[in-house]
Amino acid sequence: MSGGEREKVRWMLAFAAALAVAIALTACGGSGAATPATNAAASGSPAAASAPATAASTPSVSANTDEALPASQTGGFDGARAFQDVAKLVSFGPHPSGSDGIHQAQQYIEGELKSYGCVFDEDNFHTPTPIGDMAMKNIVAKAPGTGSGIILLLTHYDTKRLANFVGAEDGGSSTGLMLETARLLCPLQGQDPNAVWIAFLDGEEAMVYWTDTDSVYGSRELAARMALSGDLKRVKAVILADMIGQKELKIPKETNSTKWLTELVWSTAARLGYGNIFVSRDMAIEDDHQPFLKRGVASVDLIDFDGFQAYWHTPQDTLDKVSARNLGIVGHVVLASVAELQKKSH
Ligand code: 1BN
Ligand code: ZN
Repeated sequence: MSGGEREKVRWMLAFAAALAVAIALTACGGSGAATPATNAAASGSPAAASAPATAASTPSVSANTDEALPASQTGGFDGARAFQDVAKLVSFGPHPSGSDGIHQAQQYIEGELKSYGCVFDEDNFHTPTPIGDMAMKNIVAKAPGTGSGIILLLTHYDTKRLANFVGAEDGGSSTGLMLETARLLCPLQGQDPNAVWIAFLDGEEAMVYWTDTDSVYGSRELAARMALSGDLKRVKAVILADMIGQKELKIPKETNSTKWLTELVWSTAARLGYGNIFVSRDMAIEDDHQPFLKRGVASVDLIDFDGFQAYWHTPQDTLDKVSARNLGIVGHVVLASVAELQKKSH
């Protein structure tokens, strides 16, 4: 099968799965926003420890709005700040690998990391692609731990190479989430057993059609570099976020992901009251976690491909598709899952 045919089959399978889910949801009358967690201190996240404790209460915004919940209800994670980061990334216009736009995105990410006091590495590399040799850059923020283990968080910040495509949801949402996560975790460096590394990856998107060689360039590079340096052996878990900000957010269990880690994240989400966003349906998606899985590293992909939004990979993937509320909720789950992983190492 040619690359083009494989891409078409991938689309058809994804569409059929999404259609089945939509029919099932309609039949069950399912939809609706998440039940928010009511006590940040109960989340057990490092950020929650420093966030002001709030009494269990009704959230101050209606469950139907896309406004962010107060950070005190989401473990210190500020969904409104994450949303502003997404807005900034979108303001750079299309930013596929190798473009002028991506240089602006890189400067913004690095400027933010500096302002949070994060130590970070710039991993510059060149790679052959179907449209020629391309310069790419991964940016890896590193908050050290007291021990040798690493918890690795991933997002991609490149946008799909399509005319007028700004990737608010696809590229923007998870990058806003990881910037806000870095803002909270960098100041806590040296307090927990495992280091937390947050990698902002280039080149997730295919230059032409998604194949094993035309996709996840940045992630393949990072996994290979970490294998060479010996750091890969130190990685306890990889948590990838991708397309996690949409308004009708439903994150299925991605079935290529490592089971115990998926269960850790989903049970954390359920404990925080987000069982209607972290749903129990299964879906297989190839993404930036694949190079780490192939090298035997426990990895989970948090991705909402379930809704198969009509705006995916179109110029309609704009800021109005992103919910600050859901960014806050997924951020809360990521922080609390990191805290659970840290507890396992005590
Ligand atoms: C995620 C965002 N992906 C691309 N942009 C990965 C993907 C590939 C998702 C094929 C569905 C099908
Ligand atoms: Zn994409």
